[in-house]
Amino acid sequence: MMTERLKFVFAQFEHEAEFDSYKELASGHINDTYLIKTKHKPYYVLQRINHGVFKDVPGLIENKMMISNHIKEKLSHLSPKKQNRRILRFYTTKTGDSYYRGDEGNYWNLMHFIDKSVTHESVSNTDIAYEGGRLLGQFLTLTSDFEASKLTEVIPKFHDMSFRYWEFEEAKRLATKERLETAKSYITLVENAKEEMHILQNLKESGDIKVRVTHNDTKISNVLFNKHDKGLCLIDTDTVMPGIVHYDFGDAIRTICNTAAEDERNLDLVEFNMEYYNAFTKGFLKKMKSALSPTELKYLPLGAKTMIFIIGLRFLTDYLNNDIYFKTKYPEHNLDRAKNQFKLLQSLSEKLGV
Ligand code: GN1
Ligand code: MG
Repeated sequence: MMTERLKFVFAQFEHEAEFDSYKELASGHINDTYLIKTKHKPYYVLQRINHGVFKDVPGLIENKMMISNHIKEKLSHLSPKKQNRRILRFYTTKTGDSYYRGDEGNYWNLMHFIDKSVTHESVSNTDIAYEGGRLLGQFLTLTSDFEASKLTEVIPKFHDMSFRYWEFEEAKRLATKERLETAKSYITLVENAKEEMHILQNLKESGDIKVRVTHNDTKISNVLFNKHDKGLCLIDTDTVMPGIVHYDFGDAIRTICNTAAEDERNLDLVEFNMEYYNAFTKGFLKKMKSALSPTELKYLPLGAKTMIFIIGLRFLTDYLNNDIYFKTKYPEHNLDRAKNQFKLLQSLSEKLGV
């Protein structure tokens, strides 16, 4: 029984709390995340990390902890109450480890739940978009003096375009006739975009764009707000790794500026929202502008285009692979997600002129 299992795992960690009930937080596609309600607050977030996807879970947890500790030092001037709401806090197990490993090989990680906080699956007004930008800018500023090379690359080549194209070619080679046929026009779209979609990677490799600490999963549902929609902090630091600013800027735009959910099937509802783009960018640049080089600044819009594309490409590849990576709810789910991202990309191109 799930309750018994979660209760047992929760009890392996170092705290005084008593398990009361749980609720699955089901918005992720990779890990399983549960809100653990206790008899007395605080509540906790217990996460089972997918070690099929993340090959080095201890490295991943070490990354999360190092980044949190770094932010904690930077925010040490804030009151303990404020720190509690702005910094993710992880628990060790009763045996002093940073994760619990169950008999069946699963890895578990526990953090505190920031009370009276909310997340948004999509954006409903410009204030939320602005706050999303401000918080991302803040995260990148706070971590800018952390030596990126100390971080484990939890998913090697995560946003590497050549690697994603290679995976796509492999998937095409092994895909069923049916899936190749249903995905045909999107396969052509991907093939035609290859050169443009490598521009940022080339600039990174030539050293024209610098490598820094990046979050790598900056969708709006990973931004935590208080009840009045003021931004608190970024959550889900599983994929914190060395990267370029465009990864995080673009990946955030991908969900913030989509007028529909990532898997909305009615593509007429999927549009790129310019108002949200402007609000997000304003919040982001408020924190980041002075830290960005002219080249970094110039390529932000292409960053948005490239990141929408790369996730579209990954959804399409997973569809061709018969859905082995992202959790899906029905057979065409990954293809629908890819179609959605490519529609968003088209709308962005028209509106931003990139
Ligand atoms: C995955 O599981 P979740 O929602 O945190 C994926 C991201 C994608 C996202 C698409 C490790 O994130 O890269 O942008 O789905 N994470 C991994 O919604 O692949
Ligand atoms: Mg994530």
